[in-house]
Amino acid sequence: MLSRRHLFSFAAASLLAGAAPKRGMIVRSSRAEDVEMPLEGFLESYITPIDRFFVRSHHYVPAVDLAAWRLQVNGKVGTPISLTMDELKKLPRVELVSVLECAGNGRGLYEPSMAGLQWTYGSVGNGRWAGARLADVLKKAGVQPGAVEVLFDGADVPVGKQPEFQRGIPFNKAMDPNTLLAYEMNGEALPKEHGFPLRVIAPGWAGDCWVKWVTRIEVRDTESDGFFMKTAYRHPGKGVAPGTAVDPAQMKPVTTLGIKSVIASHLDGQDIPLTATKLRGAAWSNESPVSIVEVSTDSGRTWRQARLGKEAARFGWRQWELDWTPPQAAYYSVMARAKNALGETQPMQPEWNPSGYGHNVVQVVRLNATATPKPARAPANANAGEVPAVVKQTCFGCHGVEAIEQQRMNRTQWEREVEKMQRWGARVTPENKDALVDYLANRYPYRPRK
Ligand code: HEC
Ligand SMILES: Nc1nc2c(c(=O)[nH]1)N[C@H]1C(S)=C(S)[C@@H](COP(=O)(O)O)O[C@H]1N2
Ligand SMILES: [Mo]
Repeated sequence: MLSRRHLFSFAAASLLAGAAPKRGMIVRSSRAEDVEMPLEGFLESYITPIDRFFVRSHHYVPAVDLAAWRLQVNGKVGTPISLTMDELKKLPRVELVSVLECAGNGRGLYEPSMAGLQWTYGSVGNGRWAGARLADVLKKAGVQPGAVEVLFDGADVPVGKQPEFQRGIPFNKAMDPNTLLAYEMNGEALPKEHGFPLRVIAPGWAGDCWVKWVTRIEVRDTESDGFFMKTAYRHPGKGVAPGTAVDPAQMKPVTTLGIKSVIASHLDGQDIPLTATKLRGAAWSNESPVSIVEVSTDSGRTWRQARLGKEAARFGWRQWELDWTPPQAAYYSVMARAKNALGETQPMQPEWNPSGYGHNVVQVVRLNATATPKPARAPANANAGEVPAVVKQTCFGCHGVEAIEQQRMNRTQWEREVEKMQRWGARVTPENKDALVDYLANRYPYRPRK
């Protein structure tokens, strides 16, 4: 059954649906909205326009009335405070460019696959953000000694019985002068789907701590243990043998981004003519900026430095390009590898981890140079087909079929997923459970991506 607060937030989400139309995005989920930027988005402009900026929302977009909206600051502070937007805007306004990337970007590229949105390259964007320093807001409330974490809560409410989305960052990161509470994105008021009226900007850190629709900030002297801190967004800190389970005690919260580059000008497997071509893409890093991007057109044997775009910012991405003429008709493996100012670079082998975070293996694009190239075709979004009534009735209450059809899982994984949905409120009965799992495992089985 859908709870009343769930029905309310769904109604609010529908009212807002007309907000800002996105352009040509890959839909990973239509409600809650999760949309990915297609590859060409990396090349269009240095700043990712709002209509091309990916969206990742665990819950539906909340309706926020700015007149009634307040930012609460409490916990280990001298005086708990409550600020209006006007009061917040009286603090010094800081503007910066930063990449925002979902920790799960590239999850869909891991083998073997795991449950979760099957993002490929585009759950990332380069935004221009403006707002107040989080440190200035915390200073207003006066922080007590012993603070270790700052936890953020947004106005969004969970779907079904899923736990609330709350994420915290270590106190040091919270006090960093580049950590902001932003009310503007790309020179406009923060759009609804990106957190209107206020969100966290944590440059160099994964998107999960960029909490949207912020209404409450809690200064803590212990690490919080909510679902999204203790269970989700955890990583073993290194790659593990693909497909293996990791003891939860070994898992740590996701923090900084990895260094990464994307080849956006060409599609894997496409034909190219024997004439000059431009290899193009974008590269980004964590708190240390990208220093060089190297490109190999011979499977990693030799590397050449790409030309970096003029526009740069400490936390922004760098667009890059390299002119190349295939020396002869052949099959080429083209790769791009970024390095940052600390000398960190990307791995040549994927660093598999149970939830598929931090995908930053060197990308390989196979190009067939030929005198008679056939036009490139974007990968089809496989789908459609009649869905049995039991699935429609049990599974489409909280989200659409897109959340389901992109998964690539074996029967055991599907069974676990159905049990998770049951805990989150899906009405799976002992009688229909097997039929559901059978259908899902047959219809959306484990399969390699290509
Ligand atoms: C009571 C609400 C509810 C129902 C009913 C429901 N789900 Fe979900 N489902 C969720 C929530 C909440 C999420 C996660 C949303 C997020 O975090 O983005 C989710 C996400 C998913 C995902 C994406 C991967 C993941 O784990 O995040 C899959 C696959 C999925 N559901 C399958 C199903 C199937 C199959 C059914 C029917 C047996 C079902 N769901 C019914 C609430 C529900
Ligand atoms: N309140 C709230 N904040 C949130 C989320 C959410 O579901 N609820 N999703 C987080 C995740 S996982 C990511 S990757 C970013 C995505 O930001 P965007 O939708 O503006 O691109 O928002 C983060 N902030
Ligand atoms: Mo994310």
